Amino acid sequence: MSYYLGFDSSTQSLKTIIIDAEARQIICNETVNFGKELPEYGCPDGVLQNENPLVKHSNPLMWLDALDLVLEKLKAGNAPLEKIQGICGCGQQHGSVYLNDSFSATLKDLDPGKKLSEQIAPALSCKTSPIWMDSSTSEECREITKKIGHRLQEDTGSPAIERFTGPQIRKIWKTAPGIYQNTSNIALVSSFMCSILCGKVAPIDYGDGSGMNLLNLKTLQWDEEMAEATAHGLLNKLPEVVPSNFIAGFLHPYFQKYGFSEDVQVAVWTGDNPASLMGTGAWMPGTAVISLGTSDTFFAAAEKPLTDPHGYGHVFGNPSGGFMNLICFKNGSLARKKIKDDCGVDWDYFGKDAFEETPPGNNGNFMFPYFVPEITPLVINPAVKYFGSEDFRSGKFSPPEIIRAVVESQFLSMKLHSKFIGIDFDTVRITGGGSNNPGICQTTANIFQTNVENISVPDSAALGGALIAANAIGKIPLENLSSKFSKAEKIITPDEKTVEVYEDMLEKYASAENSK
Ligand code: XUL
Repeated sequence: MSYYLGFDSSTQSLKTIIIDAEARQIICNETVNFGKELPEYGCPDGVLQNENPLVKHSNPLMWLDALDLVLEKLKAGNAPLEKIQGICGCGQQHGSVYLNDSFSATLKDLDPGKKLSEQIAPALSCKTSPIWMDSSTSEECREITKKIGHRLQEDTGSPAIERFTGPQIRKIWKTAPGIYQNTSNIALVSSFMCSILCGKVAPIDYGDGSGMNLLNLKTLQWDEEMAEATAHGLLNKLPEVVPSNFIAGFLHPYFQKYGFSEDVQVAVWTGDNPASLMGTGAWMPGTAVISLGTSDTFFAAAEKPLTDPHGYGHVFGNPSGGFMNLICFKNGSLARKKIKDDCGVDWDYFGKDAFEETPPGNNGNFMFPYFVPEITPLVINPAVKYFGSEDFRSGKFSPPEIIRAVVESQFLSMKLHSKFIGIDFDTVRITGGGSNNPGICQTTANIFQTNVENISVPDSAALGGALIAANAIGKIPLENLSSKFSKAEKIITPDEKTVEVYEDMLEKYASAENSK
């Protein structure tokens, strides 16, 4: 028996999966939804209200209450926590937690008689945490770029990006110097949650560390010049940076109240996308993954740190070694849900009927579905735009037309912005909330002209966490794990008759984007 527990501390929920790595089985999974189960934090979608639509922060204490609650739920459901040998997890990328000099001592002395949130609250030097949805740091991005120039993208894999941690830290340094001064440790969501589990300040792994505009991918160390250009004295506030199979420590005795044994090891946590690369079994180059979560992401393992000349795509560390490319779209599921709700239809209609009632290519009608600021391409002031026939452009469309328009436009944008990776992927694996939608899967297969494999695990990022634990702690080869845990449920083949339609649409989409 070898049981491992994986976490995914995502934007809207904390998810867990327990696997039996020997029997190659998922034993159970459990989730805490922040909005529904912790309403007292006022974060219906995991984000605090702010009068500035560009500012998106969350409450780190809510993540801690979710950790206590999910473990309580697992215990109440008789999950075999006493058999767990190792734990790993992942967090929404780029988000940062600011901690004062009491953090280390507080972690060491965690008292099982009290809640985590109550004990950690005094150690927060900033009560809120900027998260990946924040786009309020354009000025800081310009300032960092001015100081570092091209080397920033060449060496970290990304130009300065609003949601990345470096520009967020710079904003705090500039606008709240007192908070910055009081901060001894800056953690990512991933390293914060890992620190709590092992009762000491945890390192940051290469996978999540590369989403900060601070990690030099050539040396795999923090870049001193970039750290100093971001905020004075920053290097002293960052933890160690380590490979993703690093063992962070043993589970703190605090957690024995849930039934864990004394000698559970905790592997360093990573970002949700790098973890999902593991959970979908796409950690070797050749297979691309589309993950439809709060954000839509397109990512694939890469041998070399190849950067995007347009500046939208990123290079992150691949937890199995080497690199991965990633492109992120903020209006993903949010835009699809908005259109579904505006049309007054259910997801069955959205995924099936709407596609039966309209032809591939939607008679040339498409849209820019930017309801909130977009990451790819960068759109700070959101606006929805329609292209195609006169009727469509003036907003005269039927529900199936607008549904097909949003889905086709999103996946045309993905195809366009993933071109820099330079590989014609023979398989695209699709995972996350929207991956059971037949219209989305067939449209993806047609636009990319590849087989689309549906990986239906409860959460590929949490599964990735459990697999990293089984590999790093249990020394089980990844090949053995992926062949069983990341098997395709369904394969959707492309319709060759749509090749020309979508080539034409892609050209039209690209020229609309260029002339915007
Ligand atoms: C990736 C990104 C998001 C977050 C939230 O760069 O910003 O995918 O990781 O899931």
